[in-house]
Amino acid sequence: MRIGFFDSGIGGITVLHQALKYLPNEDYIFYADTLHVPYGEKPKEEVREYIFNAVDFIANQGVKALVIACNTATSIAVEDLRQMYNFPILGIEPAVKPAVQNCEGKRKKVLVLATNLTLREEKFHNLVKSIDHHDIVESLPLPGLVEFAENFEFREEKVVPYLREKLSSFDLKQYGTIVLGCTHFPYFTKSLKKLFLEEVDIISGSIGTAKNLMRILEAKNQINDGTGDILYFKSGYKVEDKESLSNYKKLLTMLDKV
Ligand code: DGN
Repeated sequence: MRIGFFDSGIGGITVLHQALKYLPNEDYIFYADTLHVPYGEKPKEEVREYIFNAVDFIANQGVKALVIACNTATSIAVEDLRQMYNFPILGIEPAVKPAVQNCEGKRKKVLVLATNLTLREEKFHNLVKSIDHHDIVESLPLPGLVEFAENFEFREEKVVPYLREKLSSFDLKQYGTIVLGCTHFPYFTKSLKKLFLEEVDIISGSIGTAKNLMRILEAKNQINDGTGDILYFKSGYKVEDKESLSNYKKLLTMLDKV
């Protein structure tokens, strides 16, 4: 059986990219809810509805595990989804813990970049409260990066001015770790590096999620001997046109260079 990956859009590819490193012999389904992207700026109840419909569709394809490769969807729906299905459902959340550990003793701060919805949720506030004992964690929503990614706009000359404006009131040298708390953001690692000092560490939760997935499948004796084949779906239909499929390939190749 395949492993499902789900996101509102192409962000989930950044998590799938990590999974392919740890589990290259699995076969995958990648589902992007492109009809409803972006999730991060919409009312929570509306987005929960989209998520439940998408996961229902994926479950009907038959999967042995599902990765909610979206921080926003994880923060508002993962617990409920786990009650609804009998295969393992993994989420992704902002990697605040390793970021704080990385800054301890360095007199540096942590900046979490994510969607508005993720940053507003109690799950995020509880996470920060449990880890950030020295008040070093700050956050900033960057909805424009989701838009850029969905439009396949990765050029630094477009992205850097947006980031510069959003970060204009921040003293960039104070930050030791940037947390990419939205799966659309790793595409912009180079642009972020342009703005912050070279020593800044940029991390995301995708490696942790990929390792967890591997551990769960190993524990259940469900490691496959497949080929790394990926079937792509967009909001309820299978993607078969050459252009879209080649775009997905391009994204995976681009991530090899990040
Ligand atoms: N990629 C998603 C995340 O990790 O939060 C959300 C992007 C969006 O739909 N705004």
